[in-house]
Order: sequence, then C-alpha cells, then structure tokens
Amino acid sequence: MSKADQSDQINEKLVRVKEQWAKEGRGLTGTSSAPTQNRRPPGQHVTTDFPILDLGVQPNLTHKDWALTVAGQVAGPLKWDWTTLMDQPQVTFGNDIHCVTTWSRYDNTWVGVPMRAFLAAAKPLPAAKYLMIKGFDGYATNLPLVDVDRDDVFLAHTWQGKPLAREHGGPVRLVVPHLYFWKSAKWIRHITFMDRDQPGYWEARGYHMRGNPWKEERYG
Ligand SMILES: Nc1nc2c(c(=O)[nH]1)N[C@H]1C(S)=C(S)[C@@H](COP(=O)(O)O)O[C@H]1N2
Ligand SMILES: [Mo]
Repeated sequence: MSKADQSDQINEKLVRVKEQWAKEGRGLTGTSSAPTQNRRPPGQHVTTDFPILDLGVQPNLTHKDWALTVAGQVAGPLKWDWTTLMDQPQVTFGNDIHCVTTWSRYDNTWVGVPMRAFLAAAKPLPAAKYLMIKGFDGYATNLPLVDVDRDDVFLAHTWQGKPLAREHGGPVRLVVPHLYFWKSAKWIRHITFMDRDQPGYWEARGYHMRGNPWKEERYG
C-alpha cells in the first residue's frame, strides 16, 4: 500500500466519524443561538447537577393548593389556579441557569406558560414599574417589570420532561433565565405590582436589586 493510499484511508475514517457526530448532533446544545464563547458569565463555573437552594422550607403543595394572585398597580384582582394555568399556551423553553453562588447549569428544558400571557391577564397599570414576587415559603424577590415582560420569562411546571419537583419549586415556579437564579421564585404564590422598587428577601440582605450575571451584579 502506498503512502498516498494510507492517507486516503485515514481521511475517510475521520470523515465517517464526523458524519456520525453530525448525525448525533454532537456539540449542539439545541437551546440557543447565543455565541458559545459568551455562554458562561464571568465568575461562574458549570455544574451538571441541579443544586437546591432555599430557606429550608419546602412547601408541600398539590395542584389543588396552588394558585397565583396579584395586588397593587393592576386592573383588578386575578387568580390563576392550576386549571387556569393548564388552559394557557404551553411552551417549551431551553435555557441556562446562573446562580449567584457561582454555579451555572446548562441546557435546561422546561415547559411552562409565558409570563406575557399572565401579564396580559393581570393588566398592569401604567404606574406599575416593579414586581414583588412572593413564594408559599415566605420568600420574596423584586424585579423590574421590563425584566418579566419578555418572551423568555415563564411560569414553569415541567423540567426535563417531568413535573417540576417540590424541592425545585413545584408545582409552579417563576423562571427568569437572564438574571441570577435567586430572582426565579419557587412555589410562586403572589405578585405585587409596584410603582417603586422595594428589596425582596435577599436584596434586603445585600444582594443586588437587579442581578444581571453578565454584569456580575451579585451584591450591592
Ligand atoms: N420561594 C423561593 N424561591 C427561591 C428561593 C427560596 O428560598 N424560596 N431561593 C432562590 C435562590 S437563592 C436560588 S439560587 C434558586 C434555587 O433554585 P433551585 O433550588 O431549584 O436550584 O431559587 C430561588 N428561588
Ligand atoms: Mo441563589
């Protein structure tokens, strides 16, 4: 066998391997068109498990126990129970989670209801500029309305094809993927629409009022 013949064989092998990778979608995340070199915010490291962080209280809620209510600068009272939630458009979301404690978890697949559907039902008044989100555990976190009125923010009830586990905020949690994960309230219960910003649980304890991971808005 000549040298030229050998190199032909090697090349063919490489091509076959790459063909197989393409078939398998190796290296594809299937979630985002964001440039991969900018995927990891500064100071974050990637983990493959899903850490549990809360105040040590994990409400045990059935679908029947769960409902989301509103108050403050909105058109009127509103109550979404599980049935109402299920009647909404169900959307699959793919995103990365960035926790202020420096872990990031890539490629989460969720099913939920876009927050824009909820906002359309709640009808915030022009004075509404900030939200206080409260959980069934007594937790609270504040968010600018503009950070919730986005098509990538949603009420999640399913994670990786399974009902969202109690320890991760099931049956329903908020997911705000573009901010640190402490803004994504688990066991979401109530939203107060406010005309001015107020600190939530961690924000009153030194965490940032907005929490943009790309700007490392961790504290202050
Ligand atoms: N209701 C409620 N939501 C919460 C919390 C909490 O204590 N209570 N902790 C926040 C924090 S600090 C983080 S990092 C994430 C953790 O979510 P996980 O436990 O699903 O990873 O939930 C956020 N949402
Ligand atoms: Mo956190």
